[in-house]
Amino acid sequence: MNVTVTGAAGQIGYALLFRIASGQLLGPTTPVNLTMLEITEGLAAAEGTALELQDCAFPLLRAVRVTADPVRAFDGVNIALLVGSRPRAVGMERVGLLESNGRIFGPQGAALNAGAAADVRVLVVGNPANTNALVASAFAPDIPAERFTAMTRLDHNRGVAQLAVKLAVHVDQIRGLSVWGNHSALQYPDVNHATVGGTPVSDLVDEAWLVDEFIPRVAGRGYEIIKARGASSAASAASAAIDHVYDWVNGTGEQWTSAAVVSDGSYGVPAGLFSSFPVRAVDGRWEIVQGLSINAFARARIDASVAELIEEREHVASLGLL
Ligand code: NAX
Repeated sequence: MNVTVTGAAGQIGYALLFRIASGQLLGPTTPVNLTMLEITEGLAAAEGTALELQDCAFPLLRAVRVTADPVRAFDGVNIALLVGSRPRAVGMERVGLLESNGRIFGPQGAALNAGAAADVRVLVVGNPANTNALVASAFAPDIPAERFTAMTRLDHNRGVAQLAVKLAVHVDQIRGLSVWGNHSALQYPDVNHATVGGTPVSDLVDEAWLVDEFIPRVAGRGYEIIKARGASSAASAASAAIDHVYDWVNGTGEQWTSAAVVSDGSYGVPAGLFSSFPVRAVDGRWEIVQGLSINAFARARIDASVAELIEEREHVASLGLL
């Protein structure tokens, strides 16, 4: 399988590449050709990482390439992890952030359209992830939009971990958490359908804890990590990217997880937006879990997050990026 990682010299890239090369992304029997895409300033560091990858003598790693050319990077790609993006500079308006990232994800979408394998799967990690996925997909008209996704698995995993701590259970006992909307402070981590060992979470925690502690803690975890570590989440983000792709390829079974996928209008989310939903991976495709009841609180939270996605879409459309 041909796997391409953009932003390969960044901190998530560094945490991600070795796990891919060791077989954790696609399983222990799938050989991998790795391509790293960087901007010119990042090439030397990416070359250094390529030397380290060689030194690991990973049995599954068949080739490593480093390039600054998106067309070369995505030629024949099966799995594209779009991690590299332009960070928000001090004083930069949101629209400025959307514009500078649109200028990255537009050409990368076009390069994917030109050369990716027919079965390509794209995961956008770089922020603003949902709208970057929208832009990349818009520039790749020959690739079904279902093959583009954005990462909310880290938010999902954070939610599961927080519930496990609160309820003093192991993470694998928690089922049915859903993250809705944008990967931003307005995301909605929803426990209404979550269970612990079969018992509804809502029977075990009170409403005040959910509203005042759980939701802000999960949505604000990125800032908590920055404050503690002096740098943004890296290994946990890489781990979530591995989980996302592994599940996409191998299936989730009856359990569900969360991912930002193109909306088909489910749950009142306008079609075409890349929004996080509860999803199952079945036969190599994400399916939005259907038929969940949405109470008034959940409706308001989902709508607020989706309103932000609509606003972002309007911004990138006004910049000519759609
Ligand atoms: P870093 O700044 O460490 O690395 C980014 C790398 O991308 C740099 O090496 C840079 O040279 C490269 N880059 C920039 N433009 C590029 C381009 N056009 N082509 C190829 N490479 C390019 O950031 P890092 O901590 O690795 O984070 C990467 C992105 O992930 C950021 O946008 C960050 O906000 C986002 N995150 C998303 C998360 C999610 O859950 N969706 C969570 C973690 C993370 O915050």
